[in-house]
Amino acid sequence: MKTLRTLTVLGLAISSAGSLRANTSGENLLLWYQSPAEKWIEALPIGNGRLGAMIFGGTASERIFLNDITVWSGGPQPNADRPDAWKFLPELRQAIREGRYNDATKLANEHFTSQTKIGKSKYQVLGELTLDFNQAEGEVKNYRRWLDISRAMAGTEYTINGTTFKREVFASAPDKAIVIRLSANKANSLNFTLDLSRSEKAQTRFVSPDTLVMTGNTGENLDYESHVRVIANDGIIKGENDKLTVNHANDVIILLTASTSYIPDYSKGFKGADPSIASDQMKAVSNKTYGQLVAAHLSDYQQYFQRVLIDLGSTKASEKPTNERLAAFRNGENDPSLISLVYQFGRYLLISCSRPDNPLPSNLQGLWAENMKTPWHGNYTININTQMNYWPAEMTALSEMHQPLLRHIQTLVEPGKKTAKANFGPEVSGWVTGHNSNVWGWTSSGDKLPWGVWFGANGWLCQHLWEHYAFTGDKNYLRSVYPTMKEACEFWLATLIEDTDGKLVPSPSSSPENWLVTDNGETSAVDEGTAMDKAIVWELFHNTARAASALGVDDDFRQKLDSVRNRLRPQQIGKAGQIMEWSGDWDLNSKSMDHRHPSHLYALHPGSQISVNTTPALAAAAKKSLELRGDAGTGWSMAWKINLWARLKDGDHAYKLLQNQLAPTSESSMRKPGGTYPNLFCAHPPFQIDGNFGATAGITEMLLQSHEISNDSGRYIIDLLPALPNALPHGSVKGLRARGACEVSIDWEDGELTRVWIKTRTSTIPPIRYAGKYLDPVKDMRIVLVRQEARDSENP
Ligand code: FUC
Repeated sequence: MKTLRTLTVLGLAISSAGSLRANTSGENLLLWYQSPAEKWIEALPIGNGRLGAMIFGGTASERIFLNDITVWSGGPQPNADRPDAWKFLPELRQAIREGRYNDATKLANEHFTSQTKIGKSKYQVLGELTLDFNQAEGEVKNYRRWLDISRAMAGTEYTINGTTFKREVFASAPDKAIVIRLSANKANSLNFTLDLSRSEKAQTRFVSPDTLVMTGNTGENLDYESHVRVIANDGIIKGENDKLTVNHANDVIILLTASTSYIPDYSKGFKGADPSIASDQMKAVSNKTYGQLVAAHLSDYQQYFQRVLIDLGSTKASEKPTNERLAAFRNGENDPSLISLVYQFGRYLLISCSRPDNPLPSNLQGLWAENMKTPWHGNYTININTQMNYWPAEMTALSEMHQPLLRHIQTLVEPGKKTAKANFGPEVSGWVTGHNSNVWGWTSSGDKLPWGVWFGANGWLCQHLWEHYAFTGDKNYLRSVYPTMKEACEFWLATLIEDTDGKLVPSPSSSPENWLVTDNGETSAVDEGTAMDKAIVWELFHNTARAASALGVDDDFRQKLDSVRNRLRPQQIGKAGQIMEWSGDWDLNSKSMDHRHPSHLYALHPGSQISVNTTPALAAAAKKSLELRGDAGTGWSMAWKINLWARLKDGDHAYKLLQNQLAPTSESSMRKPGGTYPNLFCAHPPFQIDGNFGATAGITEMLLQSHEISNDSGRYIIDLLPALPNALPHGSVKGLRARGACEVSIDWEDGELTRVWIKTRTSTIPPIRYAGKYLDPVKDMRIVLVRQEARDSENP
């Protein structure tokens, strides 16, 4: 962890910068239940980034579903692009220009979709660890299972015939293992059989009296290996029928390691060494005591988790089991600490599924998949979902957790150059990618409209490359990713075309997964210059030009980006006062007014081209668009709307969406989507992790925003409590991060700012805004400024 020397404290002096109220203690950071999980969406997730588990907490038998983030079936599909697609580009563009959208649909489907299906590859469960207990019969009493997100540890506890059984489970990042401890308070009470299995292509054998090894493959491209060892302080361990049996014990440790042959290297076909490293990992972890493993795990996990503390107040409602809390909240019970729990749960999940050295970023499932056929293949869906997974990373001080995505983006560049040439012509430079990617370097289009033909993802991904710099000010890092941003710009510079007014537009262009309906009833999902694509290209050029300036390179190129950006067709307002999603004013013709993707509002969020302060007319139009879409939606859709309403500075509406997202559900379908499962996983349908992350980001956007740039200083503006909902009148948050490499802690009472601590590494003070007005950082006694020494590479 970086240590920074405090140089100057301006304003009110205090001994240490930090919030007065925020604390980590209390039931606030606990999920707990009074019965075992029956379904996967009730089980509790743990993870060390790469290895994950879902714990059911049964009493007669314990089921633990296992995951490794690299366990994928399928393999590279180098022929997915249609190599001659570009030959049909003029025809497609012409059809769009002439308003022959039915023809455009046909051409796009026939020539610009992929030739093979991405669904041949799937993210899959690694396996299942089962413990079948042979214990005295009797009534189970005092049952409780829990997940303590302040310690990243899950547990189960119950009593049978006076014997108390306890289980603790955690996934250790430093020791690369899942660790389980079982104990009973009476001798000879632990008797169980342990099985490690997988329903496809796996063999399990015992290699020594205390160790099982499961090996197998997911097809031709990926081998896996998992070891499980039982260490009993007493009792007898036997291997039999590829299972281990433990008898007459009362204190048992189970260790699990796993690895695969996957490496994130396109040039090597993503194939690395055999996965036997799991065996070395097992040797290393077996040499440690349980106490040592716990200590290493806690200090590793808490260095990240404890950076942000939040306290929104607490009521008696927080004493209920988590599933009952959700139900009571839906029925109107005041439970502000449920919001802080949900907030920190998002951070917990991100730390648990996306450690800095992860070979892959978190996918649609995060890390946790239940079976072989994962919904939507567990893809990296990059028309919203993958990006949303990382919205909270920088702002909630988990910048390191962003790294796996930032690296994954770079693995798309080489295949993305092929995709650019196949669809736009052999002369076209730069890289592009369709709406999905996977672990095998897929950058091609999808297999049909409305999702299949969309090329905006390169720009959206580059937003993440830029944001990491905007939040950290790390110029060495910026230098390393600048070529990827530049090559994405080169693609757009080579492919933008003039519209009838001489403005520049992307074509074909789409608005992810939505259909346009023209006034004469023609439909398509391809157009020119959709609201989203214009906003993405605008922002990509804007950020890349800023990157070039910050690095002091490519002056000509920077000027070109600025001048081409000024020629892009601007966002347009339609007859209902809305942001026009398409090139024509057709939003009101839509057959799905409530479509889940509010893509046309990208410029408001996650982009920053539209804001209440700088472009009030467009902000009002964005509001109208949101009203037209309504509040309903799938899990991530509601989460995006929380962020959008927060950017419109309407905290109450943002909070309403959050309440809707927290509606308890045990089943979610496309007809009745969204809500929150008993284990606090967001229901999409089925489970998709993006909504959890989107909610954490959205709550942050209520408390702190920093996306606007001051005209005077060119610095990011720190906007305090920009969308504080009336439902959260008192609170404090400590350790948030803002663009411009600042750390911000805020206290508020009765809906009013009472104190703010801002740590900055620059000699000048960033502009600070509250309630629409700039604050005087020296005279305003609510502000405590702490200036820190900049690292060499920084100059945000
Ligand atoms: C997009 C969304 C769906 C789902 C899928 C994984 O296709 O429209 O709602 O999130 O990705």
